[in-house]
Amino acid sequence: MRFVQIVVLAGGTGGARFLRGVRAAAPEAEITAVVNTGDDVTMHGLRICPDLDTVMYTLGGGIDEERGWGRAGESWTVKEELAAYDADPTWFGLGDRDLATHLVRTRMLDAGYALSAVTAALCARWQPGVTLLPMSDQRVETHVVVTDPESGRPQAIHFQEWWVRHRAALDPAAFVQVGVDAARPAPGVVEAFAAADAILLAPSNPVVSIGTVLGVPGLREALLASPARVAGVSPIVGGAVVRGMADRCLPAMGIEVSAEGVGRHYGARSEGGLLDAWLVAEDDAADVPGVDVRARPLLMSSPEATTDLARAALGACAR
Ligand code: FO1
Repeated sequence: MRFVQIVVLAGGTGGARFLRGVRAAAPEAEITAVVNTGDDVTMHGLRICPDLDTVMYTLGGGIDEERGWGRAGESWTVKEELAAYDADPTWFGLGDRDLATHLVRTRMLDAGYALSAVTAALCARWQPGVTLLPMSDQRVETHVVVTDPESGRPQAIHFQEWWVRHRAALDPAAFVQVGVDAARPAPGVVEAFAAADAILLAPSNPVVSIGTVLGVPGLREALLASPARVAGVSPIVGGAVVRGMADRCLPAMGIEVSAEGVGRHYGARSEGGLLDAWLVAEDDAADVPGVDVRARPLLMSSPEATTDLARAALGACAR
């Protein structure tokens, strides 16, 4: 089946790499990436959108492949100068090249442009080859409820502080999407679902990436109203995360750290859930009632493997 309109829900590194595979597997299709903005943060007066930037850099050829975020050929002079001033936060790495993106974005946001318009403007340079949409133009920030080591009382810290400063070592009691109630899908998101003939859930974090996107009021309903079949790719292989910190997030939501656990969490479309199909690694058994479970190699260890994975996910959407 040749797909014309593909929508992919994605977070950061894993989602960006998967999108590279979708673009290669369906070069003739119109691909729309609906990207998580819950990781977004304001630092040193600049608005930073890690997942949008990771997708934009990865598809635009500017990503640092080893780090999985930020720019290739990066330098850190400004970061060093900020540290010399003890300018907090010193734990978040802002590269010199990356800073230009945040400066342009912040200037445009301050001038009144919506995040979706800013993203389109930045993509004019990077030409990612897909339409990059934030999940919402309204600010939604993921904060993590942890127990404060000193006071022993619960406190909420920004996701970036939890993930980067504390390396997700503080047990998360809950994830809170600050601002989500006032958020709506960004322009083009609902339309993309309505026009889609395939919808893919990238192997991104089911809680703080895919979960945050689906938590935008009206977005989940638009996805479920789509005529397209929905195929997801498990971010858990052999009971462990391939990359990132989904294994630190899932237990907080009572979700088993397995392909089966995440598949059941997303649920079967026929029973009010999301999935028509669920791709799991070849050694992973997953019983997800009502869902077409397919075992495929999931490791995106090369461009060919990534393209094959994307092709398999699209194949699961074919009627
Ligand atoms: N991740 C880190 O582990 N350390 C960092 O210092 C860091 C800085 C950073 C700056 C810009 C950006 O777009 C991403 C950055 N990330 C960093 C990655 C970021 O925390 C993650 O990409 C997402 O938020 C999780 O998917």
